[in-house]
Amino acid sequence: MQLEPQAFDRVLSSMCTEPHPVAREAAERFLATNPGDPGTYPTIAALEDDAIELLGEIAGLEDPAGYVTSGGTEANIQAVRIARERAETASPNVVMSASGHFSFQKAADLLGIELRVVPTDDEHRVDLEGVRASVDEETALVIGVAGTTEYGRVDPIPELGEIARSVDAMLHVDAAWGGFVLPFTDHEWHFDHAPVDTMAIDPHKMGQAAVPAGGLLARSEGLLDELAVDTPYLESTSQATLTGTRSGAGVASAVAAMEELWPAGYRSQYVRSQNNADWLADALEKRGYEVVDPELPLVAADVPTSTIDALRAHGWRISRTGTGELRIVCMPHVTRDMLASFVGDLDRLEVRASVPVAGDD
Ligand code: 0PR
Repeated sequence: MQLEPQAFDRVLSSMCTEPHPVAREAAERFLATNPGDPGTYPTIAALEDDAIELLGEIAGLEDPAGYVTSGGTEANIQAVRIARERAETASPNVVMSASGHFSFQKAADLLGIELRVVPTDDEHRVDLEGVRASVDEETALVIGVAGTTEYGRVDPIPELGEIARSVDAMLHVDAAWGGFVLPFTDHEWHFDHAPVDTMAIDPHKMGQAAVPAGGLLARSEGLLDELAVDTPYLESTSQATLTGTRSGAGVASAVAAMEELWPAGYRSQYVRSQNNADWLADALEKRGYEVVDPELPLVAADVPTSTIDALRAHGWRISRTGTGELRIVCMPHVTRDMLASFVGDLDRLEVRASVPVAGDD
C-alpha cells in the first residue's frame, strides 16, 4: 500500500509549509543532483550561486557569501563554528537569549563552546542589560533572533551589534523563520541595518521551498573560508558545508520559489499571514484567553492544557511554548477558513470540558 503524507488542512504547528508549485517542480527535477560535488554537477552548483545572490538581496547584503544548508540548525552550527575559528582565545563563549533555538545547544555541544543564555524581558525579547553583563573578552559571538520560534519576536539587532563590537565579538542573526516576512515590516534585522556577520535564513520555512533548503549567509567570503576543508579527490578544491552529499532538490527549489515570489509574492503572503494571525489573536482574546501580541504571523495564547489536548485529539496539529501556551504558526498553507474551523472546535471542546457530562462523577 502506498502511504500518503499528511494533509496540511489541520497543521497549525509547523514552520514548514506546502512548497509553491514551481518549487515542488524544481525539487523533483533536481532530485538526483549533488551540489556537494560541483565538478560533477555544475548546473546545480551554479543554481546555488543564484540562491545565495537572491538570499543576499532579501537580507540586505551585496556580494553575499554562503550556501544552501540542510536547515536552520546547520546554518546556526556553522555560524558558531566560524566565530570559534575567528576567536583569539582558547575558551570562547557565545551569548544568546533564552528564546534562541535549541540548535545553538547542539552547536555548543559539538564545538565545545560555552553557551551563555540571557533571560528574555516581558516582551519575550532578549534583555540587553543581561547581554551586556554576560559578554567579556572571551565572547566570540553574540546571537540575535529575528523571529523567535515560540513568539515570533525580533531581538534588538542593532543594539546587539553594538554590544558585540564592544568586545570584538561577531554578530549572528537567526532569521531562519523570520527572514521571508521581515522585509515587509519596519524591523531592523539585516546586514544593512546592523554589523551582522552571519545569518540563518531558511527558504524551506516562510520561503515556500521544499525541504531541505536552509540558508547560511556571511558578510564576506573570508568568513566562509573559516569552514573550508581541502577536498583532495574532488574536482573542486575545498568544501565549506557541514554535510557532504547534499540534495540539489532543496537548492533548485529555493531558487524557483525566490524567483517566483520575491518580492511581490512574499509581500502578499506576509500580509495574508499577518492578517490571519491578527484575526486569530482577536478571536482568542474575545474568548477571554491571554494572547501574546502577534508581532509576526505567530500566535501564542494561554489556552489550558486540557483544551490543547482535546484539540489535538480532534486532529489539530498544534504545539506549545516552553511554558505551555498554545502556539499557532500562520504559515502560507494556513487559511482563514482553517482558523475559523479551529476556533469553532475550540468553542465546542471548551463547552464540553466545562459542562459535566451525564454519568460522569
Ligand atoms: N532557528 C529558528 C528561529 C527556528 O525556528 C528553527 C526551527 C531553527 C532555527 C532550526 O531550523 P531547522 O529545523 O530547519 O533546522 N524551528 C522549528 C522548531 O524546531 C522547526 C519546525 C519545523 C518545527 C517544522 C516543526 C515543524 O513541523 O520547533
